[in-house]
Amino acid sequence: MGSVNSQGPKAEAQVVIMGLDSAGKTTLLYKLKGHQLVETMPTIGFNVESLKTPARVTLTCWDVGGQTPLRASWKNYLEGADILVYVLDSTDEARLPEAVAELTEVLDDPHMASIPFLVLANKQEAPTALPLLEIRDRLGLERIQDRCWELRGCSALTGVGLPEALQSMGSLLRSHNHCVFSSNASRSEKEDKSSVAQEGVGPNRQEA
Ligand SMILES: Nc1nc2c(ncn2[C@@H]2O[C@H](COP(=O)(O)OP(=O)(O)O)[C@@H](O)[C@H]2O)c(=O)[nH]1
Ligand SMILES: [Mg+2]
Repeated sequence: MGSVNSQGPKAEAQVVIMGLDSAGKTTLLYKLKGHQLVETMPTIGFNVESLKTPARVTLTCWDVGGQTPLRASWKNYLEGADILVYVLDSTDEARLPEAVAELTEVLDDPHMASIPFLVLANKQEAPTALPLLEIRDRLGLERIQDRCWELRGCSALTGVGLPEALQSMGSLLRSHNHCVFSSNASRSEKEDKSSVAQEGVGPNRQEA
């Protein structure tokens, strides 16, 4: 397995997609893959698909079932991961604390040390979706200083934000060892939700 870093162009990366059940992981994966919208069933085990970033890096994406009994097996997918994509249901405020706790546990896994991650705040087209900046604050993302991360809003249903998500995966992989963290990455609180929802919020990165 290869990863993408500044040492040289490697064309493959392993992407682990996690998040609570019903966050939209499987819908997202198939939409990214260019399939017609499919009616998803709760994922038992995993789905795997191969995607390409705009910079032609091949991403092998593992979409891991998120129901409570399946979460114990998440750690089996972490070894060898080059990036984590953590999908949130932006409309599920009630389970946000649970989603945060699960993310924290995944990031604390020894296999995930310094592995970059992308949080996708999904279902942003829904009127009840929490704004991106609130999600950032509730996740405590600004406090995470030991790795590169980005937060992006998207809708796996409409496809809005998905090309940008792919781009973010590519750039996080490239900048893996070259993060420059700062706390000034947040956008103005005055910006409207739709514009924020399509932009990433994350620490500055020094591109490799
Ligand atoms: N409104 C809305 N619903 C979505 C979106 N993405 C997924 N869903 C719905 O959320 C439910 C769970 O999706 P699924 O992909 O199975 O979630 P998973 O358990 O994380 O794999 C399904 O009914 C999807 O149609 C989205 O962007 N917006
Ligand atoms: Mg699923």
